[in-house]
Amino acid sequence: MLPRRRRARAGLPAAAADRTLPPAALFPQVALYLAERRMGRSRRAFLTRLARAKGFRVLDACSTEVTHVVMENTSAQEAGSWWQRHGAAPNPGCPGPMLLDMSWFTECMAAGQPVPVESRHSLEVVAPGKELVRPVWLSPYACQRPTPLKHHNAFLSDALELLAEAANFEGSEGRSLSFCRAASVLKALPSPVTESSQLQALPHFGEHSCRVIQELLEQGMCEEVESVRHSERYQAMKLFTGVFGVGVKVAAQWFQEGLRTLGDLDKQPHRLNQQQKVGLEHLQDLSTPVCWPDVEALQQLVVGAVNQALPGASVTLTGGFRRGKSQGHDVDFLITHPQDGQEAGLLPAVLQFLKKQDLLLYHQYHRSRCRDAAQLTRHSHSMDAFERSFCVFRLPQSLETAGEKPSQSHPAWKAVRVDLVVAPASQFTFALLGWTGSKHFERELRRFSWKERGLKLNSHGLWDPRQKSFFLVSSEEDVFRHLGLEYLPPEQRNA
Ligand code: DCP
Ligand code: MG
Repeated sequence: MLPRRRRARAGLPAAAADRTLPPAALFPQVALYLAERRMGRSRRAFLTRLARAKGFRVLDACSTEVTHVVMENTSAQEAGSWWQRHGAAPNPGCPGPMLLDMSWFTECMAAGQPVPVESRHSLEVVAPGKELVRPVWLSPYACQRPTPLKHHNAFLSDALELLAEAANFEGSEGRSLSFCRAASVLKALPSPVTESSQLQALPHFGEHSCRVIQELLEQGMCEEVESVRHSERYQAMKLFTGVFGVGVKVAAQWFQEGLRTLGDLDKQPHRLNQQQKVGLEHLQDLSTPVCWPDVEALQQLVVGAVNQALPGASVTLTGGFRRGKSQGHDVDFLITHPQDGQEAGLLPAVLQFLKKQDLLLYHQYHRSRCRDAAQLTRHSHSMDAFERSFCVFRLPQSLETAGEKPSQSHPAWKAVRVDLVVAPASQFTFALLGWTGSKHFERELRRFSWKERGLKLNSHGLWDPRQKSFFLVSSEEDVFRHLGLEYLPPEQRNA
């Protein structure tokens, strides 16, 4: 945080920079009840104040509204009999609240939000040999939930993501988003879903997503998912949108005009723009996942070109690889220079240098559209306005044995998609955050900023429309802090 005088010089009103969050009920789906037994009245009162100050709802009576009962120094047996005597009978069809140990409450207070319930927190008697199957509570926004790359419900989330993709192919953005949100919730769960009753307390699980999961759990497959997967429309749309430069609208148009296969596209080259022609020509390479050795080789090439064009400029790997993915559809690099303004117009020189070395098969250059971060943040579009280039690199491949000749199985080079983005140093943190993804994480972070905090966030800045000011930050942690969110490192943003 800048000292008050420097903040004033930076044009930031003190209120914007000093903002701490109002203690409202931030987690409306959670209603706590702290059992006084073994806790004592004064400690209970203290913990109630603490939780309320952190935005938790704490109820004074153990009513049917309660979702989590917290108990101290209590065994599962004792908790069960306490509940029989004091608990409100749950509404029909509702599982009733979870009986939890104080450790869960303490972790929530430390995290500043409800943490997922794990079996070690639970005070319920489990029959020997049976897993504890309870609904788990999760925060509604993906940016409030750590989401690792490898999770426990890939089989289920893949099915919902296929339905999301198919809805997107139909232009049904809302439906697509609903499936995306439900899939993303599954990715954040601490354990596999084994019974559909576990979905009850989860956010974003509407009737449709629940039905799909129930079918998958009971029958091992879902008829709707399989019928979409094998439909002529889904297959053609998947094929067309897999070509670099072909978006959903163009693919849908082609489908409507009767095109179905890549052969159909080959026969009608007049339909394709230059980018799509390159996409089709190098389809095999471009649809082979990019791996780490390629990423490292590309980084060296890009760093070399950038240093040559502007000494002192830096290159940062973003996108899926920054989140820990081992493979990706492209490689995303963010370029900046410590001195604001020095980076302007850097990309043409970088591209020129790469071209001279015969390392570029294609590039589409976009000039920076505007340099005023405040204006760009106020009129937030999801697409940023940075100087950028969507490239296809001609990446030389090392031949394993010295003297080996290039052949069909060992080609001398391969085509790889690379995105180069240039941001001024003053916007670098926001650009890094915005380009690290995942796409769903970014969408949720922007939605959270606006809906919960009234702030506009994009890859250029964080804007407060009431104070008419934007926030100065020096790290991603600062952005999370300004938003009142627990910091999530890139590898936990795989929402
Ligand atoms: N991004 C975004 N909105 C866009 C384009 C990009 O939020 N319209 C962000 C989120 C993405 C990141 O940029 O995670 C990089 O975009 P990619 O399409 O390259 O996605 P990933 O790198 O996450 O995955 P992969 O390249 O492996 O498919
Ligand atoms: Mg990427």
